[in-house]
Amino acid sequence: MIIMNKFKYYFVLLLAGLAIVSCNKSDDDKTEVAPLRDYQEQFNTDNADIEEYLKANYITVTENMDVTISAITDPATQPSIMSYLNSATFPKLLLRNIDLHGITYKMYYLVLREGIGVSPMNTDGVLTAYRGEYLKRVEKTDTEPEHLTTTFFDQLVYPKNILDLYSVIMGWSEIYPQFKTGTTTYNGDGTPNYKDFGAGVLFVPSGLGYYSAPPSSSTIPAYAPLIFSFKLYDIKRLDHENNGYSNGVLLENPDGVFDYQEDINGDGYVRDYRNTTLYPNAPVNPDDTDGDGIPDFLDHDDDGDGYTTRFELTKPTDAPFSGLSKYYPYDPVLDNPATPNIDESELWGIPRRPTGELTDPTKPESITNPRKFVPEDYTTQGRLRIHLDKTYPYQKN
Ligand SMILES: [Ca+2]
Ligand SMILES: [Ca+2]
Ligand SMILES: [Ca+2]
Ligand SMILES: [Ca+2]
Repeated sequence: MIIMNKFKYYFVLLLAGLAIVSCNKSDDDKTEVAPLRDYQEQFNTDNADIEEYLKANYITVTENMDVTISAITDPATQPSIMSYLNSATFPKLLLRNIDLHGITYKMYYLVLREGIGVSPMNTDGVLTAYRGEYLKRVEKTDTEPEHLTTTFFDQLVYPKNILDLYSVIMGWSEIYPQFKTGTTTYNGDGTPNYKDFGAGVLFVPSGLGYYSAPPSSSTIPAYAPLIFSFKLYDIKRLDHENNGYSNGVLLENPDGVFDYQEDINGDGYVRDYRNTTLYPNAPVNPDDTDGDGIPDFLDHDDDGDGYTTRFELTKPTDAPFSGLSKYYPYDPVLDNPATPNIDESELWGIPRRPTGELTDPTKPESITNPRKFVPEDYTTQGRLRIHLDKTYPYQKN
């Protein structure tokens, strides 16, 4: 494990091909290290190297989306990777602007295939195969001119575990949401067959990778751009509220609302702008209902009414509501036909502010004279759910 100085989060790459996870660094760490390089200057260097690489290499792709990158030896038959920039068809090389460290990174990624299933959020879990190399500029010697080399450092062909995109390098969490899963079928022996999944190649400038502090267990040099080919097989929705860290261990305390349901502006991304190293010029967070700086996906009280989301989602004990859970799901849930002896159905989702009759119709609506809930309050599409409704602290009675 390596700590990235000045970073709230540090990144760990387990080279056994298992997981890429992050932890938290205590703020009182006073370890002296060399000053970090300037982010913009380093990005300019990385980007020049990446662009040179994209122009000097071509790809071959198998039917199963295994990609090989090779140096161009015959430009007539080997179109450069750069030649796919904004192509109308696949493969398609795209650029994404990523605001981080007070600069705007422009990150190249190659879409071999988009996929046909669902896209992860930038904080969801992914089941992904990948292969990683780092890019390095080798200075001129007496025998060789200056040139770029790539060096293999890690590969996972048969992933079994979910990787949390909130805990991996930013180059992954920003770009995976641009791809979709495919379909999965299982062989007689239980092994999976993945089809039509999204597949691509990430060209990660070091600022969106490990920057000055690659994992000590890896061979990656400091400030190395990274190249990952990957296949997105499946995703897992995650729910990230926590109670901070204790001795480096994340104390999880989810509120029962998945991160993708807390993406208020629906752009597929949620971010924690409180980290001023990552976001020195943070904009107003569009995914922070009460505006207290804690984004909804990490906020135990999204609407700031003093009552936790968890409390607000608890089903009343005296009502004939359906379902196994103590808590309302975000939306009604259908029974799972694979488990005929268990009825998982939840007929009621998280309610909106009630719209039925007043408790006492002779008096105006107030906290002590609320309207009654009607069935539509639990099911209407697009309703503003109570834990996000700043106008109605209905629990305060
Ligand atoms: Ca949540
Ligand atoms: Ca968002
Ligand atoms: Ca908040
Ligand atoms: Ca609340």
